[in-house]
This record gives sequence, C-alpha cells and structure tokens, in this order.
Amino acid sequence: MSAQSSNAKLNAWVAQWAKILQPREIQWCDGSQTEYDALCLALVKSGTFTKLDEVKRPNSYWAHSDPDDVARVEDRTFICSTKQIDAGPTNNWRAPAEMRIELTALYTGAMRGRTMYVVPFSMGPLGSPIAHIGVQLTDSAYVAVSMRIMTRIGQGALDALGDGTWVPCLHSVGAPLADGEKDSVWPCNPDNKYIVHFPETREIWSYGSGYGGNALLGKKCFALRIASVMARDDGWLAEHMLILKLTNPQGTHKYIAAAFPSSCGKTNLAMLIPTIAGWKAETIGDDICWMKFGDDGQLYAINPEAGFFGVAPGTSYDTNANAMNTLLENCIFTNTAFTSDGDVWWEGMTETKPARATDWHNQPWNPNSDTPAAHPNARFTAPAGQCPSIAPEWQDPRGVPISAILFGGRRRTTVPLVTQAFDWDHGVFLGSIMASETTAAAGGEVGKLRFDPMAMLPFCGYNMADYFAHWLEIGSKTTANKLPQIFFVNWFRRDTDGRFLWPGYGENSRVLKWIFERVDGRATARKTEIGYLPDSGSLDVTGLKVTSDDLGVLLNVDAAGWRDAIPQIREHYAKFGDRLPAKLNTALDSLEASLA
Ligand code: TSX
Ligand code: MN
Repeated sequence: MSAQSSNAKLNAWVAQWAKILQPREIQWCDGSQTEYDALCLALVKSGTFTKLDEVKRPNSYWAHSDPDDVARVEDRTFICSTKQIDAGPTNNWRAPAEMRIELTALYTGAMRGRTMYVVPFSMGPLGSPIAHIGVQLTDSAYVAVSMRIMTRIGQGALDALGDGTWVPCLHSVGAPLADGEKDSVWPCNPDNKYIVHFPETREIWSYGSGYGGNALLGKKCFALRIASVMARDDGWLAEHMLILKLTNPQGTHKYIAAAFPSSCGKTNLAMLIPTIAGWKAETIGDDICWMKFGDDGQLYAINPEAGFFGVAPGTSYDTNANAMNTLLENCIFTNTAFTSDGDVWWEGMTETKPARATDWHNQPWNPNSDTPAAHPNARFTAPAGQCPSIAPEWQDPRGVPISAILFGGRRRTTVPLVTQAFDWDHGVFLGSIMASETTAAAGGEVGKLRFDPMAMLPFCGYNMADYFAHWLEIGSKTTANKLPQIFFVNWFRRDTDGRFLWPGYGENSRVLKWIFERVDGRATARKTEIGYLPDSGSLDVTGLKVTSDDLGVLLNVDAAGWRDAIPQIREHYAKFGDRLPAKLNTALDSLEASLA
C-alpha cells in the first residue's frame, strides 16, 4: 500500500523535485510494518543491513557506514537567512539565493538509478496542537526505515497534514547510479556534504550524507534548527532537552526538562533509576522538547520524536539498564561491532569483550586489536515505546506541564552540584553561560571554557542573541508562579587528583528530589551570590558514601573560580555585540559585583 496525498501543493512539490532529482522510481511511504520489512529485506540484499540473530535480537539490523560519514558535519551546516546577522556569530551563513543555485546543480540528477522515498512524518503525537508535520524526500532506504522509528510516518501524518503546511525536507546521499552500476553498501558523497536550512521559508536541504542528524531530517534540522525559528515567531520553545516524570513516595508527580551538552549522559538521566526509596522516574523523551503555553498559562511539553537515536558506546546495564532493555528487539545498530554469534557489541557494553567480532570497518576484530570495535559515535535507533521506563502519557497530545528546567554542564571545578536560579531571568542568564572545560581530546588549550548556551550552540536556527531575548520574552508571557523553576546542575565535579566527587547516575535522584521539593516550596536553601544552594541537611544523602568534606566542596560557592570565569563570560558575550539583551550584561555585572 502506498500513502495517498490529496494535498495539491504537496503533490506539486514532489513532482517538481522528481523532475530535478530524476529518480528511477518514486515510493510514497505508508509507514506500515509490511513496508518496513520489505525495505529492510532490500537493505539486507544490498549489503547495507546484516540481520541480527532472530532469537537473540528479533527484527534488528546492523549497519556500518562509510568511514567518511560517521557524524554530524558542523562545518558543512548552514543557516541561510537573507541577512547574515540573522544567522548570528555562531552559525555558518550563506546567502539563500546563492545556496539554492549551488545545491540545485548538485541535486540535478542526484537520484538517478535510485528510488525516491516520499516520507510524510509528524514531529509529535498525530494531531497534537504542539506537533508539526514534515515531508522528507530521500533516496536512502536506510533513512526511510530510520524515520519510521524516529518519527510517526505515513498515512497518519498525511491525514494530520490535510491541506495544511509542512516543512519540506530534501535529502539525497549524492551518489547517483549509472545504468548497471553496482551500489556501495553505504552510498554517500564523502567530499561534498551540505546540511542547509532556510529559516525564513522553513525548508531543509541536505546533500551527501546518510548518517544521523545529517540525514534523519526530523531531528536536529527540523525539531531544533527550523523549529527554534518557528518557536521564536510563534511564542514557544524548541529545545535540546530530555523530559522526565518524577513521582514522590506520596504519589505526586512533576515533569522536568533538562538541557546538557553532548557526552553528559542526557539519555542516561532521561532513563534514570532512582536509588532513594519510594521515588520513581519515568521517561517522556531523551533529546528534544517542544513547549507551548496552555490556556492555563503553564508550559506544556511534548517529545517530538518517537524513538531514541542514542550513542551506543558506554551504554551498559550498569550505566543505563532501561536503554539496554529498550534495545532487545526492533532496532537498528549503526557502526557498532557485529559479533560472531550474530549480535552487536560496543565498548563499555560488557566487562568481557567478545572473543571475535567484525568491527565497524567490517574487518575482523579481537580483544588484542588496537582500534575500537565500535566507532565512538556508533548509534542505536530504537522505538521509544519499548523503553521500560516510558511514561504512559508520553504520547499525550496535550503534552505534560513542566515544573522545572535544568541546565547542566561538564565542569570539573567551580560549578556546584545544584543551584537554583533566583528567578526566570537569572535562569536564562545561567543557561546562556553553560560551558564545558576543553580537554586534550578536543585539541587547543586545556581547561578553557567552551560555551554551549542551553546546549543549543549547534542547533539554534537563528542569531543566538535573539534566542536569549526570546527566552527572556517567554518569561514575560505568563505570571511568574506559572513558569518552571530553573536549576543548574553539574555531575562532573572532581578533586585535584581527578576523582569524581559525586557518584552520579541513579544517585542523581537525590538532586532531583531536592529540585522537586524546592518547586513545592518545602526544601530549604541558602541564598548565595550565584543562586540558591541546598543548605546543610536539605539534600537527602542518607545511605550515600560521600564524605562531608566532598559534600562541602560540591555545595560550596567557589568565589575565586567564578571570578576567574568572568572575563571568559565577557568574551563569550562580546561575540554577540549589541544584539545581546541588556539584561544578560546586567546579570553578569551584578554577579561580578557580588563576588568582589
Ligand atoms: O551519564 C552520566 N551521568 C548521568 C546519569 C544519570 N555519566 C556518564 C557521562 C558520559 C555519557 C556520568 N559520569 C555521570 C552521571 O551522573 N557521572 C559521571 C562521572 C562518574 C563516573 C564514574 C563514577 C562516578 C562518577 N564511578 C564511581 O563513582 C565508582
Ligand atoms: Mn542531542
């Protein structure tokens, strides 16, 4: 069965691009299991997919990519607003007319010899007032099946679209096939990639990559970069945040959204298992959060995605049992290792390594090999509904009311375990100065702050100074008591020997408990220069093996450390020139004065 569209504009758009892209055939995806199974079978036949052992991991596949197509390509990601200033100092900019000409040339004939899949999709539960529709054209069957896991594709999305508007998403791997030419197992264009956004017309044009956020256009391109622009224009928030539901022993629950830069364990926190008795955590989403105001003046959030596209290495029953149990069937594994018994493996999955495996380069591997078996950015693509901790309301079209927003970073010094902002504006200030310390791995100077405001640096579709202004504006759209409380957390504080002071993982539930009770106005706090901190006894540390000295450091205000950071924050703010909202400079000035 192929999906049927009665949207004349959509049909005309598909026909217009088919003429340019020149695919061998066109397939409208209906989203059915039959269609999915047929596409997966074709991917097995072409060598892109290897089916995993049907008993060990039913209905699951292993893929390995071209070594030149393993991650998002930030230096090839463009925001094409008419004026460069509207893309801002943190985005690559190109003039839209120029970019359209350049890419149309590349798109001409780009799908020769291939099938063009038309993938209608909903970001968010079908018909939700918070959801939006996109349609992706792609010449990758791998992308089509991945989109079925990550979004809600097919006839349902077309029905929700009706004769309305959608975000057009063009995608080609940029590898046309000549007559009789044999396809490669991971078609892509290794040296010519473009991830292009036209914020003013809300369009996405992607070329040359078949991997992750470059190719699954509903995720970073639509749900963050384009949606951030839609949210600015229409008074809502599109954020790089997990959403979790926390229930206390009395059965009262609250919803928390949290933004962290990469490699801070966002997926682990979204699926956390509390260590404190009687508390329960459930998952709404692990990566993206769309929040709109309800009639009651509160912010209601949905997870616009339907699956998890998570980093595999480091995921284990110790670090994230709920993720491991999500991955038992119906999954796609990309750039993990493939074991001799027909399963997948990655570094950090088990203490004992498999005796023999095929690595992500499709080469024989054993524990004595000096390269990792899985690529560090190897991924699982898994249906969210399979997560044991998924909350029953995760697909509620009304969304869930958000009580607290967390910003976090990876900071070995200075930043306490948890701080509550004085108010919304101060919380926006804390979000705008989120940073991680640079490590040797990243190259350049070690220990300098790399700023990643609201964890949106690679994902904001417009000038980030305007984005800060939008956040401040959101705070004035409702009464203060209806806004979420904002907190800043840091699980990564270390002592001078490099030892982590906080055990993290499930023990983070103690911090979540304090946050929950602060929102209720019950937990006590002391007011400091940087915000409210738990005062002695208000953070539940019963049964926890953290010394009182370490706790003292975790909850201390390191005035000297903050004073050292101020020139770096000023430098960070200076990039934005006079577009930076004055309120943020004022907040920085008053922080500096209070620390003097
Ligand atoms: O995900 C992490 N979280 C959040 C969990 C809900 N990680 C992994 C980050 C890389 C993706 C963490 N790593 C966390 C954390 O809270 N904390 C740490 C640092 C840490 C690492 C090892 C230990 C403790 C802390 N080990 C012991 O204490 C024995
Ligand atoms: Mn992310």
